[in-house]
Amino acid sequence: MEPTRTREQQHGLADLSSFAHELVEELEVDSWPGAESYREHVNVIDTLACEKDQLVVVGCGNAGKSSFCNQLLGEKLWPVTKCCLGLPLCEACYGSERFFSAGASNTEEFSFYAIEGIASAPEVASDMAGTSSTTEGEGLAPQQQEQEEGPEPLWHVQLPSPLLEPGIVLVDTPGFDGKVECRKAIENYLFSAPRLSEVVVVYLIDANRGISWPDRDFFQLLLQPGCGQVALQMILLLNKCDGRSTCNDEEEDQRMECPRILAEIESELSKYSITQVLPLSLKEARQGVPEALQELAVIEAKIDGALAALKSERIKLGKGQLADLIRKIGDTLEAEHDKHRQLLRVARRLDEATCNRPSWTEMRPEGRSSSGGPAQAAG
Ligand SMILES: Nc1nc2c(ncn2[C@@H]2O[C@H](COP(=O)(O)OP(=O)(O)O)[C@@H](O)[C@H]2O)c(=O)[nH]1
Ligand SMILES: [Mg+2]
Repeated sequence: MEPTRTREQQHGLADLSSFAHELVEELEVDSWPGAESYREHVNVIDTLACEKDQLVVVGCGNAGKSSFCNQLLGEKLWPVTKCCLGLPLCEACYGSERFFSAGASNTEEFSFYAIEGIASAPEVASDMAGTSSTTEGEGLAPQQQEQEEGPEPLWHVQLPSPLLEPGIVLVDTPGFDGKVECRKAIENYLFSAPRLSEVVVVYLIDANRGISWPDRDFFQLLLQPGCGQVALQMILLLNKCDGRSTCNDEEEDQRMECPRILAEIESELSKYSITQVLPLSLKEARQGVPEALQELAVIEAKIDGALAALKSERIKLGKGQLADLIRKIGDTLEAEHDKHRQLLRVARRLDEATCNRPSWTEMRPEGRSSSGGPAQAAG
């Protein structure tokens, strides 16, 4: 997926930041009294331009979250299996070089570590880099990662993907119906306060399974005060709208059933203020089925739009900061200009006073009777 709008907006944010820098450097604002207050605006603009937007994929285990992330990235990054793996939160963000690390979500530093029984992290990284093929049900998956006390575990990958380039972090999550700790980790990740306005949630429901209690629990969470923003930006998908159930051998035509399931889910979810559920079949999209590709294109455009809405908000804030900075600089320059005008007025008065002043010879008492000097010479 190539997020066209988001990329343009990211360039817009970068332009705002370089304009603010040029402005303060050109005017040498750093040498002005109270320079920090101007710099503060520039720093806020820089932060707005650097901050990342999270695209977080949530749903029950086996709904197709990792498959969806891989589809968006255009490569098989995260493991896809029929059984639930109990992986930690998996972040992918932009980096010109591929890099894998594992660590805690709330620390800056990530350290490589060995994933027991599978591979050391650098090997995993090279596997992710595509040097070995990862087929379904094998590869990167540790059997069951031991949860330690303390910060949530997190896998983090950097890769040169067009989707991630405009400051997007794509987050694959463990099943929301899984272990309590997994569920808590997702909640913490999503609902930690400063992130709320920077998150787009894509929620996947498995069409074979329909809506289940963990799904309802998640939507219920969004009704909490302060979560409205996430709810607004949520994109709900009904995956596996294709022929075969992966859970049993019944070969019912799921695609025929889809409109009915969609209508049922939409009517139930209206109480959570969710109005739209989009059909998807990653399997058929991979097979190149035109209808599935069309549905996927609609979803990708929707994701681009939702991310663009976050960026627009940031551009608005950045423009506001720039306007404040320009106003502040203008006020200072105007004050300087006033001082300068005052100085000119004083100088003019001084000038006039100097011109009208009698010459020094006239000012001297004896000069009045003198017959020589500048006054006489002039006369
Ligand atoms: N039939 C069908 N199977 C799918 C589809 N998307 C994913 N799957 C399968 O569902 C299983 C779980 O997928 P995965 O992405 O690992 O799910 P996750 O646990 O939500 O990350 C795998 O066997 C996938 O091949 C789909 O659109 N249709
Ligand atoms: Mg998964």
